[in-house]
Amino acid sequence: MTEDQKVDGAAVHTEENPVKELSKQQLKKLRRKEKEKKEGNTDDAQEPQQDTDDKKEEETNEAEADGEKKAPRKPKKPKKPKVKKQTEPEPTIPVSKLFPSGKYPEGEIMEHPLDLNNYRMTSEEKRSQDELFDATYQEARHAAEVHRQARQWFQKHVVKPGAKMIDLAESLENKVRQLIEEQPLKAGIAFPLGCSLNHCAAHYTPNPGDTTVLGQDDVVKFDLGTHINGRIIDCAFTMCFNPKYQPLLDAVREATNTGIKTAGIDVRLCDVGEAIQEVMESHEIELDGKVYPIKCVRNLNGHNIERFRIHAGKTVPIVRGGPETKMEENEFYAIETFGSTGKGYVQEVGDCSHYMKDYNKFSFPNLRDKSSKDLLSAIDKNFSTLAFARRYLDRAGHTKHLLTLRNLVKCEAVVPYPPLCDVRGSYVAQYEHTIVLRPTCKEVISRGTDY
Ligand SMILES: [Co+2]
Repeated sequence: MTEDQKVDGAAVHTEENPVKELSKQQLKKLRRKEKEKKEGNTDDAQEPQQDTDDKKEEETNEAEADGEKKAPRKPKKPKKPKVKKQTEPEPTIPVSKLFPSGKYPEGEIMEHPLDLNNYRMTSEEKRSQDELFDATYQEARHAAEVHRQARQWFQKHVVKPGAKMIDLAESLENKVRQLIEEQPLKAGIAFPLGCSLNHCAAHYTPNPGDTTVLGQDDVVKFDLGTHINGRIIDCAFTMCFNPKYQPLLDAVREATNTGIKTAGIDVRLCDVGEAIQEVMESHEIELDGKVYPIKCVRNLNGHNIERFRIHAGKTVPIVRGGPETKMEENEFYAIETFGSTGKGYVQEVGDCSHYMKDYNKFSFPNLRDKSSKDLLSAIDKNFSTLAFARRYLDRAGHTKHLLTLRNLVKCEAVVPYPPLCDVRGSYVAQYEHTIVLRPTCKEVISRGTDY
């Protein structure tokens, strides 16, 4: 797999190397032939042989055309490797096999807003800057293609009311693992699969032993992260089975698309938040005879993403009054919005399932006991600074981790992210895409035909 050679920022150079090496090889071959000719070496004798082979093949073809029969000959060289097609309805072929060239499908391309960006699409300079980052974009597009294929199959063929949440979660996670060819820190799931229900907006995934069943009247947010070499796609959608909730879902999808449209190089974060709020709050929903305004959840937001770093420091508000900080060239952003029929404000509630190492912390002098050290080294090996779920620790062979994990939290080696919920009885929906602000254009990498 070519990705193995493109691990680091040095990827920029690896694009060039094959070309240089090829021409070197060709040069060598040429020089050798020249030398051989001078020395009268008969190595050339093999070449006429090849020529006659070719001629024979031509003759055979002509003969066949004339209706004469001859023994079929195997083709000398296998043609270009056949591009595989994905299986249907369930995708089972790893996505890398579908794109053997290493060129993955581009997301939706949009122009950066603001007049000062008008030159970017056609600028030669911006185009060449764009090419420099191609290896990075390809990693993100690879992760996005896995995201699309896994989620579309999951939406259409897996999610059904009556199923246990834990079974649904594992089926989507395992599909990602298969399609992305999971390998710790190189390719896999980027954070716990969010499965938050109804008034819970985020950060719920079933813990081991959770028996929750998806109900006919539930509103469920699936927030799925995939990554290639730490390039994260953070992308979420909402599902309901009772059509009465559809206006809520539609409002939030429109608000997220507004955020995506507004984002761009040199755009102020506060302007994105204001545009989102305006659209979100132009909607309302009637549930069982009562009309509810749809509110933005004001203490949740989008964020920029860096390698192995899901929240890299900048937040994209979903209400007005946010920071005036500007978005910059080549930043990756998760643009996500949450709409609620409740207060539009979330608090930490219930059992924690999501955990992550602090990106900026490297040493933990308070950690003494062996079991804590062992668990931390397993976390380093499997997740590094990516978020993980308690179920993922089980899978990694650490089935009795709870007390040790709590100790890691106490020593501040690991940070807990408990479920975030609005008031009971309310409903929250979420839509999210990952975009990159390329020098030439804005690319909505995770865009699909579904949302
Ligand atoms: Co996100």
